[in-house]
Amino acid sequence: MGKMNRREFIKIAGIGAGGMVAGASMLQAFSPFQIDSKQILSTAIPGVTPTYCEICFWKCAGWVHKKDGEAWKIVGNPDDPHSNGRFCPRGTGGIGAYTDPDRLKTPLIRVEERGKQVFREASWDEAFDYIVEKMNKIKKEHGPECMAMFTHGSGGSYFKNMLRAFGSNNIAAPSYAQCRGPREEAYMLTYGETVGSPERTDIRNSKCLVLIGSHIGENMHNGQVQEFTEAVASGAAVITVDPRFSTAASKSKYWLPIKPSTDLALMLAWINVIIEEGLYDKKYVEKYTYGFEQLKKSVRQNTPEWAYPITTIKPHIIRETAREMAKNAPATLVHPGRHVTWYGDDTQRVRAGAILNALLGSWGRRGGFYAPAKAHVPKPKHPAYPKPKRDWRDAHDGKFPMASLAISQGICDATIPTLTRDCDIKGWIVYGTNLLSTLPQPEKTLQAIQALDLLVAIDIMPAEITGYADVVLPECTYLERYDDLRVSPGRSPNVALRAPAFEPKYDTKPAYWMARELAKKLGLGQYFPHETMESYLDERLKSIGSSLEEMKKLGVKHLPNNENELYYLDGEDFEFATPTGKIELYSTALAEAGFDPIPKFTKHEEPQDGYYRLIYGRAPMHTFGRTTNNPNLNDLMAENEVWINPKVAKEWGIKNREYVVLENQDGAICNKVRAKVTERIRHDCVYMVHGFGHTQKQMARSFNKGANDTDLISRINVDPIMGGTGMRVNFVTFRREVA
Ligand SMILES: Nc1nc2c(c(=O)[nH]1)N[C@H]1C(S)=C(S)[C@@H](COP(=O)(O)OP(=O)(O)OC[C@H]3O[C@@H](n4cnc5c(=O)[nH]c(N)nc54)[C@H](O)[C@@H]3O)O[C@H]1N2
Ligand SMILES: Nc1nc2c(c(=O)[nH]1)N[C@H]1C(S)=C(S)[C@@H](COP(=O)(O)OP(=O)(O)OC[C@H]3O[C@@H](n4cnc5c(=O)[nH]c(N)nc54)[C@H](O)[C@@H]3O)O[C@H]1N2
Ligand code: SF4
Ligand SMILES: [Mo]
Repeated sequence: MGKMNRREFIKIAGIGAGGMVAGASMLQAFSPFQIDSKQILSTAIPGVTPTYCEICFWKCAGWVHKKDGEAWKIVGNPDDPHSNGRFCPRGTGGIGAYTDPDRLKTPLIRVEERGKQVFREASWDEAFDYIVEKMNKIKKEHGPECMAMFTHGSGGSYFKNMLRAFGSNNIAAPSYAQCRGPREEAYMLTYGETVGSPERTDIRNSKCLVLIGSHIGENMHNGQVQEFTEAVASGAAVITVDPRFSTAASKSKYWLPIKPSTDLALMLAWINVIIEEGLYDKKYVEKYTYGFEQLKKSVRQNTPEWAYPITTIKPHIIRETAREMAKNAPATLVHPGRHVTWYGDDTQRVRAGAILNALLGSWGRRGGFYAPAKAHVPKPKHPAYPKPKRDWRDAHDGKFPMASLAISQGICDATIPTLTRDCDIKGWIVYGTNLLSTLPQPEKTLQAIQALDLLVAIDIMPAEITGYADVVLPECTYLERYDDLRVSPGRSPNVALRAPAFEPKYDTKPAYWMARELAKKLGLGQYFPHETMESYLDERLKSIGSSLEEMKKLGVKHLPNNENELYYLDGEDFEFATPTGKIELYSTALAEAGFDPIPKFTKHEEPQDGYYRLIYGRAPMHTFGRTTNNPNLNDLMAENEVWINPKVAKEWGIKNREYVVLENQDGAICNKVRAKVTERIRHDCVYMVHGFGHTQKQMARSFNKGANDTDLISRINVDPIMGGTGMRVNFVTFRREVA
């Protein structure tokens, strides 16, 4: 990493080495940032370039500093509401994405069968010609709809534009059906609006914060962690529901170590107490909500005594925590979560949380959810897209009626040939998502891949997915390219610019250039009227009275905010975008589609003797599998561990730090992984951080380090409402392995 050695890097990241070892102290270690934001006055300093971070999807804006032409450091932009001038350890280590010697370096074309990983280096022209020929053949023989795309990350938008122009809208993002899809649909059904990203949660002003699984502090979304730290410092009562003693649990007034998969029962019991004890916001409920009487009747049986044997949470704790929520309302926030695809009834579970928020009157109130503002920055026009004749839905006979985006598993299903369907998907474009680790049931993903006529992977690393591609297109990193403006919702409207701090290394190129060149060769050049990103951005920025030149100096620009009010005024009339115009405690749309209009608890399967439920989450210094090979971040955490309760470890004779192998109910096994024997997890589950266990030798640092939870996720429960894939339904046992 240029001229900076490891110690300097750690200092900049604001983490002492001690903080890395003890998970529970991460929050303290995280908050005292050692960067003085005043020292980073942007404009005048040569060698300073604005960017927004691509290491995770919080997209913090910051400044890239060079010294003697080399990468030096990245720091937060003080004007940026996502970072408030402070980057998280991963963002600070982001320079490692640029310096990583294992990066993809040239376009590659496969020369032997898929997965064997025999490629030849190719010129860009050759690579594009190969893709264009195959795409045209697919279009001619099967129709343009037989091309599909998976995307996660900034550059995906240009490929989406290309694919829509080509005539397909089979575009899926794992951030929907493997992440926050159920949450967005649940809030849409209840409030007629989604939660969005960054979340519209007013954590900063919250007096009582209820975290159901959300492991803030390990889940390191920057501004959110900062607000959480602020709320804790000003005495907010935190109620954390988690089978594991998370970092957030260590900051909480109440830790409820719930039996995994039973959260919906706990939430129904809370609703029961809040209604039966008359603790709800009566004025708010009467004015804004629909279906209170039905709700009251529906939860009558769901007493704390009913929930106790299901959840293992004692009735008096359920009552006490319900009263704590009501006492602080409306500044009580039942956090909607983010990765919520857990058990397949996820839309219903998240809806129970949405209903709690409505009873507490916290939607549209200070300390609850604010109404976000977003800058209006028109995009330059291009011709209308052709209308596809069919899409992934046609392969699903009317299932998942509330899915508002294509679901990744749906694309896989529609790719695997069946006798009953004549329009299998034949080609995939995969931008910035490592499908073999990201989608559950990796065997099925492989089966779909093997059926393809064309697989194009656009990545910066030789990630697992690239090993199966016909053509690999190496993108330059976010530090070497422009991307579209960041226009995200927040407390006030703002835009942020990403400009290149460095020339692209090797023979790598930005996604915009790739998508445009491909489009031109496909005869779709009119959809990319701007030859360069500079002219595109400048045109876009001029429409709001700014310019590329100005944004290069500012990095983040705040726009006037005249329409938006953060909170509802007392007694204000408001029409919600739901069928009844009210907050729907009773969902008329769900009723109409034949689903429970009010969430009901049904029991999930439990592990048999000798088996434990596999749960997973995040580590503060990594983002999924995308950072595990990053030289700076690999240094901080090279492999994951499996958390095991001491009682279980004793039964199996497993010692702390010893390597074990896990085997799931279907006989799937994972790479060897160190045991972390700890009281901080329940006895009926084991836990690991996602993103490890890479199988690609070309990623030298992360190859074969730790285990991949995905290898053990051979089973899913699909959410019938919107197609999310519940992934915490696998049970594992131990196989001992000598290190
Ligand atoms: N450092 C870092 N931060 C990240 C990311 C990252 O990769 N790295 N990724 C970002 C992304 S895309 C997302 S979606 C978010 C995800 O972050 P969250 O939305 O917080 O994800 P969860 O799956 O809710 O959190 C995992 C927690 O759920 C607990 N858990 C497991 N099973 C159950 C259960 O049955 N009930 C309850 N109550 N808890 C359970 C686990 O013990 C763990 O503490 O993180 C974001 N932030
Ligand atoms: N088993 C399991 N599965 C999960 C999760 C889990 O916790 N456990 N989490 C789920 C969640 S919440 C989410 S959001 C998804 C996330 O899933 P993904 O977004 O697929 O995350 P990664 O696995 O990090 O894959 C990102 C890929 O993008 C590449 N990449 C990084 N930067 C760039 C860039 O600038 N350009 C290009 N072209 N490529 C780039 C990386 O090298 C990597 O190959 O996974 C979901 N799947
Ligand atoms: S939270 Fe960290 S990794 Fe994510 S965008 Fe911000 S600085 Fe980057
Ligand atoms: Mo996610």
